[in-house]
Amino acid sequence: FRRDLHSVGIIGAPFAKGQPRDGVQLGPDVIREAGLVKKLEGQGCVVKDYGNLIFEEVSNDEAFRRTKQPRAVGLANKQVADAVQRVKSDGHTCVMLGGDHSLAIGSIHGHAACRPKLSVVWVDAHADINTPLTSPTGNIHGQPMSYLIHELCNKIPVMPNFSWIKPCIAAKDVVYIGLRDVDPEEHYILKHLGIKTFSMTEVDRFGITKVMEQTCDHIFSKIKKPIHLSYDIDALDPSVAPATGTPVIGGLTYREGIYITEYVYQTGLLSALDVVEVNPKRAKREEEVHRTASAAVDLVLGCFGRVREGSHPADYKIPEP
Ligand code: B3U
Ligand code: MN
Ligand code: MN
Repeated sequence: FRRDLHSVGIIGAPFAKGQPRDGVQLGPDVIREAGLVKKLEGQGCVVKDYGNLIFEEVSNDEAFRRTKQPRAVGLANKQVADAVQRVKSDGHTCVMLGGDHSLAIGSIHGHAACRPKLSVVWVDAHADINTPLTSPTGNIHGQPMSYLIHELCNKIPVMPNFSWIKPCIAAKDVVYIGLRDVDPEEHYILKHLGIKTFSMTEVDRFGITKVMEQTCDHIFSKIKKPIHLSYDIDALDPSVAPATGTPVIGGLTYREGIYITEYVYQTGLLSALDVVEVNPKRAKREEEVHRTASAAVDLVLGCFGRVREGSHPADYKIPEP
């Protein structure tokens, strides 16, 4: 192949307690069943599948004020953080398959432990930056960014099983793409911290090419930091990815969604990827599960060099009769 070999380490995180809907814990398996590993190998990647993490039941996990299941979320994320650290120290680009988006706490935390200067590209219909005190729902999958950003650390209460979490990202190193369902408190936080955001309005205004150019201008303005791409499948339009817990009309097209991954690949700086919120139990028909899982697989493939024009081995020769 004309591309370098990529080594990919996959972690499955079958976890659903950052939100109330059953089924998102099946995400890692439906994404694998859509052929993820074979397809990555088929495009020249060396893949190590670390399998699924096993999360223990947490008893007496009462809400902390309004925040639901804090102990289970805190504990699961510690396991994710340790697993991501291991995959990174084994030398792979890490792919964390969720599970709900609360898992980005552990994924980014573990990644930052190995790569202290990270940038985060967060592709999502939602900003997931509520603090436990602003959250309208108490669901931690709507909060992960608030625990990770330095500038918010004095807004976060002490919560059970969260004491290991230390903020590890600066607001200036975060870019959002695809936003279209942002709470007023989150909107204030984004503006107040000056976080770079490309809502669907900017995707419409500039087109996805300029959005990606500006994203990279922003995150590489000083030095070229490794990228953590946290991809919520609900960033894609529900017509492309219907099997998810909180679909929002007016999302990224399949082509825009894939273009983001191709562009990130081209930077050569992708260091870890999350693909989260695939929930097969939210599908109306089995076909919707396949449509969503195959979109998820195509996003991962785009992150590891799949090009839509096609490709061929460097030594290929047309057979002669
Ligand atoms: N912003 C709301 C809703 C939400 C966030 N993420 C999803 N939904 N998927 C919240 O709960 O914080
Ligand atoms: Mn999300
Ligand atoms: Mn979302």
